[in-house]
Amino acid sequence: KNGFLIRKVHADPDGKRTPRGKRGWKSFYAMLKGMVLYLQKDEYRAERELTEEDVKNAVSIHHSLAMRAADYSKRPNVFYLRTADWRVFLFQAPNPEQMQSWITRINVV
Ligand code: I3P
Repeated sequence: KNGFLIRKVHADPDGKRTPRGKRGWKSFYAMLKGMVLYLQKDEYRAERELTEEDVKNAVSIHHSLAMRAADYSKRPNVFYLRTADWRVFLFQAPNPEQMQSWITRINVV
């Protein structure tokens, strides 16, 4: 599954609150491949090698949980992603259908 997602980093490994200055919303082109959610700054280009930054931004979704951010009302179509190492991200999808589709796809693998 591919598509644009806007990400906010809410918690770092072990659930430590991400410090101010690193909590802003950033747009990515997201690609779910196997157990990895790749987040690229530019739109996906098939032949492109992953950059160092792409690797850094990639998230392992093994033992992770996605759920609608029912308690977050500042933006629509936002879901949480909690990873196995207790990082927490918020992702804003372009519409409710895309949000639900990402949640379902992340939770089935
Ligand atoms: C953050 C940025 C986020 C905001 C967050 C700020 O600042 O303004 O948009 O989250 O608030 O800390 P920075 O870019 O300097 O990290 P919201 O959009 O959800 O308000 P927060 O600390 O209350 O999460």
